Amino acid sequence: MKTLNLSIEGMSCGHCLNAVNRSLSALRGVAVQSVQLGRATVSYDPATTNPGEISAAVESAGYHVAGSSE
Ligand SMILES: [Cu+2]
Repeated sequence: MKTLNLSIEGMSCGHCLNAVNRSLSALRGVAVQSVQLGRATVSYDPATTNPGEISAAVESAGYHVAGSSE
């Protein structure tokens, strides 16, 4: 498993925390470590998914991924 830190714009409340958590948790090969306003950390299996797919899930939930680092 690898670790990915996401910097996320547009999160403002508990609803946003839940929405981001749900979008990440729904991905195969991803284990959510933490979600805070403006950032999330996940572990992922590089054989199953990748940072682009993980960022896309957050974007499709309505938030903007400003950056990511491993
Ligand atoms: Cu919100």
